[in-house]
Amino acid sequence: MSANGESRSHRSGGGVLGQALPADEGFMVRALELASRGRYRVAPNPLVGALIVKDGEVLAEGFHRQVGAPHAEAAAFDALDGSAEGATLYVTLEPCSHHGRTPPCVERVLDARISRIVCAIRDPNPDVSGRGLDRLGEAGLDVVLGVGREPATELNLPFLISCLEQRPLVTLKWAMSLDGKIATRTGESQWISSPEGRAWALALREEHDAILVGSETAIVDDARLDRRLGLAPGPNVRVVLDRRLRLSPGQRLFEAEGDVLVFTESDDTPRRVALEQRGAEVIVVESVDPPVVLERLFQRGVNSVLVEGGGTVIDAFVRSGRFDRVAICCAPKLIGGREALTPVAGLGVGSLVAAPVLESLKAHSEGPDIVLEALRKDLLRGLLEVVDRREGAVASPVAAEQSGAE
Ligand code: AOF
Ligand code: ZN
Repeated sequence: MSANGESRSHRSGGGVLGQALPADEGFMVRALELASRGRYRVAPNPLVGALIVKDGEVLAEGFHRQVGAPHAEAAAFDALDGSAEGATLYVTLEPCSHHGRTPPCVERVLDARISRIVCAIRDPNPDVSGRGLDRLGEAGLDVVLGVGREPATELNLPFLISCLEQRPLVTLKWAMSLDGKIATRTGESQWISSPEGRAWALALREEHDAILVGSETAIVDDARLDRRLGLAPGPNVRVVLDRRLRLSPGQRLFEAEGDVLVFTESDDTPRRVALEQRGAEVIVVESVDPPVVLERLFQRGVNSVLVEGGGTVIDAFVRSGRFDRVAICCAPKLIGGREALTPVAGLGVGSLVAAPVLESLKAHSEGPDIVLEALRKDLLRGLLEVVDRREGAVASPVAAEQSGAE
């Protein structure tokens, strides 16, 4: 389905793409569910699910379990008992055409004599980028693209953003009272959220490659900021923005496993050496600002960053427009007080027209708390436009116009 709810039909190098059928969406929902089972373990790869269906019956299912493991399509073919000749393959991402850690999925699809493939989005990886679907179209398969394209995009934000925009996904996260305070007027913040809300926050940590905080939060909370649920393999990267190098080597941050990066503007050598002796990597930059920090992190292979506060750091990311998503744990308490801290500090906007706008606002419960999640306005639309327009794209802009899609 396209954003306006219509199936898409495009001309490709490999021929004209087919039309979606009414049953396609339901099978794609299942493929997306399968894809999400790889959560926490596939980074830097995408989450992908696949389903082999014949005469309305599911013959086999598969998903990409972890980086280096078989791709979703290969997992589905491995699980197949018998022939898939004439069947439809549903897959949440275009099958790959390249030799990576595993062989190309298009070869498996062709060998299995699949006759129709329904795919949610193209793979923007430059090694693939339309070539997988072109190859299948050229071989005579009926190729349908775009079914479930929005949820498939939302599912793979770190992969798509890092691939298309060469930067990490940024999630801003905080816990607050119902009246929007992140601490009492005396600075007490442990704990505003319930044990269930805190467990949700720890799981969110395992979804991101790096956790980032300001020096004030690192010092006051003295948190380890590590992964501790065992959902993701290995430790995360911990990042502290510490303009004046206030962090002390005694901080609990240094007790946990994994890299600690400290961004600073300070040239205080004794303090820098003291932190380096505790294992930190101190990165001196001219100005500790979100664009600079994100660029450095991306260069080190970080594709997703969870910004955990405090308010000054969150404000810096909001003001610079360097965020994609917010995730807020809202506890049913009233803290009150003009002096109590708010999640986005700084001056704030003076006029409502200047306020950053988000969309896709969703809520779910975690024990007594409500978790709110939203995406920066136009994030999904922008990503989909680029995926659709990519060079060598199956969906060329001309064909998209002809089919009435945006
Ligand atoms: C698929 N099905 O399930 C996935 C795909 O080096 P590798 O083998 O791990 O390949 C990683 C790339 O393959 C990744 O960047 C993306 O382009 C594609 N992922 N493709 O056909 C899958 N996970
Ligand atoms: Zn593949």
